[in-house]
Amino acid sequence: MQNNTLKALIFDIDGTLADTERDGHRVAFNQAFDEAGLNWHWDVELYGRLLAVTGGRERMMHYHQQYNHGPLPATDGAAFFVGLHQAKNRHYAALMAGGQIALRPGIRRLLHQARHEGLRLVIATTTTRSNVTVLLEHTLGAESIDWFEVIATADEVPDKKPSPAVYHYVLQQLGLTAHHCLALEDSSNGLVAARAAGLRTLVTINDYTAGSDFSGAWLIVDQLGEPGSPGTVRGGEVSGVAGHHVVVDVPLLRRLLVLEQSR
Ligand code: XBP
Ligand code: MG
Repeated sequence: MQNNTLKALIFDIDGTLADTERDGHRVAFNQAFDEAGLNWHWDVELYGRLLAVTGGRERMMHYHQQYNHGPLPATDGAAFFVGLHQAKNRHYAALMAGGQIALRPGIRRLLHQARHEGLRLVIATTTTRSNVTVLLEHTLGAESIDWFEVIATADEVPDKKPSPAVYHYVLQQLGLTAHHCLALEDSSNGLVAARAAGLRTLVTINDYTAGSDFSGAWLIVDQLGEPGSPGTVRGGEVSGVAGHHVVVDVPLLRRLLVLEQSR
């Protein structure tokens, strides 16, 4: 791959663009449980375990099956969980509108630079579409929705990560092969999905995913970093840079691609 053939960056949302899980989705789930009269509460530690199940509705159903078998306040369980999930996303939108969640370090900078350099931008996520738009609106501004050529969510691709379906979908929409793209993920489920679609994957770990298995990741960093406040390389297949302090920007990504080719 030539260094100038990086054509698209494909961003995950939850945990990658922002730490939405602990202070966004988790809080909204608990608000929805209270509202529905359920005595369920997901603390920070429990939510970390529940994150193994992707999809908010699937996560709640898993919890009900595995942790809390109490009767539901409805006879139609499937419909109940659909409604509970909608309520959760309503609370999530209110939290975003209240400015509860900030972008992770370096995200704004990298998006601006990638646009300036003519890279195509894409979102590939397992969350609901409304959650993506409300996050973008209240962090980068409503106009940022148009920065992304493809926004693929659970609404377009119901088959959730670790299935590669969402990545196959965005590659097909872009008309690009995987080797012209880089996926940015925070979780093992996300990495497995991206790798199964043949994508190089940069992992930005967070508190929930730090202990996960990231075998096969192209580069693992604790954060993208900012000038004066860099991230640290934790590993990845681009060997020789582990432990380095880096600000992940487009020139660095291109340099690492050249390094990869020279091996
Ligand atoms: C995100 C998810 C989602 C969110 C909640 O995974 O698994 O389920 O936790 O959003 P990823 P919904 O970051 O890998 O895309 O409630 O809309 O599912
Ligand atoms: Mg994620």
